[in-house]
Amino acid sequence: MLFTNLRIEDAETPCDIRVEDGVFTAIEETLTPREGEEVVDWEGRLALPPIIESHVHLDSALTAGDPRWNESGTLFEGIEVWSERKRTLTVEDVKERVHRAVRQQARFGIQYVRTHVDVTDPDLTALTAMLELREELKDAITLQIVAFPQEGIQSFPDGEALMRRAAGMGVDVIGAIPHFEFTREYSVDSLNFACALAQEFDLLVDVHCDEIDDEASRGLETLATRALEMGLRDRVTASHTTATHSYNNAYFTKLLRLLTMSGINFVSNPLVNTHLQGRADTFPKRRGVTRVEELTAAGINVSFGQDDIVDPWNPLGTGNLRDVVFNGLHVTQMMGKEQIDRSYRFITHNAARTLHLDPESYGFGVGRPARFIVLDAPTWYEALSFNAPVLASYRDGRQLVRTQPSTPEILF
Ligand code: 17E
Ligand code: FE2
Repeated sequence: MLFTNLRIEDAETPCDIRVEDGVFTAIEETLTPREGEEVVDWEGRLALPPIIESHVHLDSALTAGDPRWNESGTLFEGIEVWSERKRTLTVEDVKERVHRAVRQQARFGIQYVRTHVDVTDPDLTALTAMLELREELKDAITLQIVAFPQEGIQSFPDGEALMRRAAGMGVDVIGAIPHFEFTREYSVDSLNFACALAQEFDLLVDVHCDEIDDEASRGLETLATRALEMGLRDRVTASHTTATHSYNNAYFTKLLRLLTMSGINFVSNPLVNTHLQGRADTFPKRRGVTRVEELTAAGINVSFGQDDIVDPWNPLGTGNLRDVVFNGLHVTQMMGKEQIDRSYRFITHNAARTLHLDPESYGFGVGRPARFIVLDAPTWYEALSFNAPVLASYRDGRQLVRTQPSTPEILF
């Protein structure tokens, strides 16, 4: 099959792409169709590797308002509301909602998802469902599952045992939530435990780290030190890290050396954290987004995540990572033209590093799996500005999504 006239990642000159047996077999300026070969002419539109959701909570997706709304808009009321909803979970309930949520994500070109699954539940219901979904959905979406202790490891009954059970059931990633633990000591213990468990089971680590406006929340330095000293390095990710927004500059400058040495990844969820953070402030109100520009300038890998799709923490999340990048660039003030042009990397290449994907399995290259999307715009700048739809999403040569572009008529 031949796809012609695609602008690969903003390339000046459009290219032709041949796909055979689900693999890219040629990518050149001009390829001549073979006899009988199917040809699709994309007329100069933008092609990107599939979008990667590097941080979302699918177990709570599409539960907003059930059993009640989060009226304060705080992380902590969200945790309470979810804790109530969690008591009524069934495997069927989780699966039905996740099926709807991933179809929503697919519309926006997403083919890889790292989902945090709450394991502070003695029945591990959501985890049981998610492990089945990972298998059921694997031809359309790669699901990476994080064992996420929403109510703490040291501060929740049998927290360590639940994490260990989850590891044994086949999760991909070990989580933690140090800023939610009862004490600073528990927070350090929980990180030590999570890193040791990941090492024992040969898993990745992704911590909800310092998601609070408390400048004294210092889980990050412990996590980065463990990553460095245990050799876990880029297998470790620090998610949220909103407290860095409130760190004094002297401390952050010192910390940056360790962060760079450690090789860890960061995930920022700007859309959700601008909504959840700053809630104890009057005016001025902190934005509570991690220091994306400073981390990026230091050569540290940062990706962007949606975090929530219509749940107790964000009643409005759509699943569309374009919205996250759009908001993220505004709130981090990364609005230089080159910064805008490069921003698709937050939800593609940078996210691939966070997920620790095999670099040879992702992106355009002869011999790689033919996975890519086509947007209804010639460049990322235009796609982002005008919210261009994803017209097609291909996975191993198979089309997963087809969107008819709509043309509004302006009647004046
Ligand atoms: N749980 C948490 O601890 N933090 C979040 N941002 C979400 C769930 C969405
Ligand atoms: Fe999260």
